[in-house]
Amino acid sequence: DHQSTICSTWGNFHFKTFDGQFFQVPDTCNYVLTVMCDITVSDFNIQMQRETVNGSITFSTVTIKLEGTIIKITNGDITMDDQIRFEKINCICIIELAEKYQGQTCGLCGNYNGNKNDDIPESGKPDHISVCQQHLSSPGFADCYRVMDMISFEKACVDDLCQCYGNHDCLCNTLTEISRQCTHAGGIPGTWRTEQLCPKTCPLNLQYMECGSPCKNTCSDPDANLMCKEHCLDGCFCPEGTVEDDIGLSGCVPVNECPCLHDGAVYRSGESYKQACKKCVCAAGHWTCTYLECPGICSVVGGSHITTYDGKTFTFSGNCDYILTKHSNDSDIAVVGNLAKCDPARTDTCLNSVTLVISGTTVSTEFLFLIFLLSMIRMIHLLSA
Ligand SMILES: [Ca+2]
Repeated sequence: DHQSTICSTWGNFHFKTFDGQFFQVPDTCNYVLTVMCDITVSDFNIQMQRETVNGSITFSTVTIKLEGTIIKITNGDITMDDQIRFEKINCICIIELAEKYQGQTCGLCGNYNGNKNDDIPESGKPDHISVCQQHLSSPGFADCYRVMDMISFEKACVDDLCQCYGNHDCLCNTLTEISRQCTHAGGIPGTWRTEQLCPKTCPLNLQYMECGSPCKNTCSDPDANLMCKEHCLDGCFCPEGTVEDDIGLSGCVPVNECPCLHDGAVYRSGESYKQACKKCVCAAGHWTCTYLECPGICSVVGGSHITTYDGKTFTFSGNCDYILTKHSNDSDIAVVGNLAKCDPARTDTCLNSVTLVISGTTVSTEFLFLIFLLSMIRMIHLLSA
């Protein structure tokens, strides 16, 4: 039953799909009649363009791409293997496809799934000029008329729509490109997308903008765009008054709600952590620390690795008695350490002895011994820590 599985186009812009739907597309754009929807593996791609000659409508060009070979037909009939047959007789163009392509075709000939009701071309609006004018007159493009010759872009839009009939992405690509060109020319396109027209979604609470600063304000750098001289870009941005949370990765937040990072953990603004000698509160992305009273510890480890009360570490290989600490320059109490080679044959140094020196005061040996004992316990404790 050939009648039910052929696609045809004839006369005054008439079309019949594989599934038997009839419609008219009254213009002279180049159209894809049929192609496999997955264009990358399509065995064929048949396109057609009409023209008006002396008031009568005729085919201008029929283009057939078949497994890499392109055949253009301006007159006559042609048949190509058993899979695809094409006839062009008296302005009737007939395409017959093998059943194995059922449900896999796109183009004006429809999807070849046996249901004629889903064969109306998606954007069955022949008047591309008014479609383009309508979209480009959106307030989102208003500033573009100031910086560009928008009449040329209207024409380009119409050409684009002609090239890709039935493909809604095409219009979006065209409008997106015009919006970018506008930006490049120094214009500031506003929002022209809607939920119906080329919608864009952004992660979290970011918003899509046609013209946002490429220097994004973030919690780490909340004033990044102040010095920015780059052209604006389209993409996902944080709304005015917020910055991108690049620390907690939570989307857009007001600067004063920026979180802080400590030891790999994220703290919300207002949260705090406490360490031995300080307490830090997260405030607008920064730690504000108050230092608490706490004992200072100085240590000598392994005879050469010294850590000061304030946490500075350094390596010191000496060969003498050294004052490890004393209260002040005129203090008469000091702790002296003897650093020397561990062994004449080795280069590393050992802490051979620690002496508590107290001048002008008599200290019993027992007491001195006790102090020594305490320091040794302290040192053993530090060494094992
Ligand atoms: Ca169908």
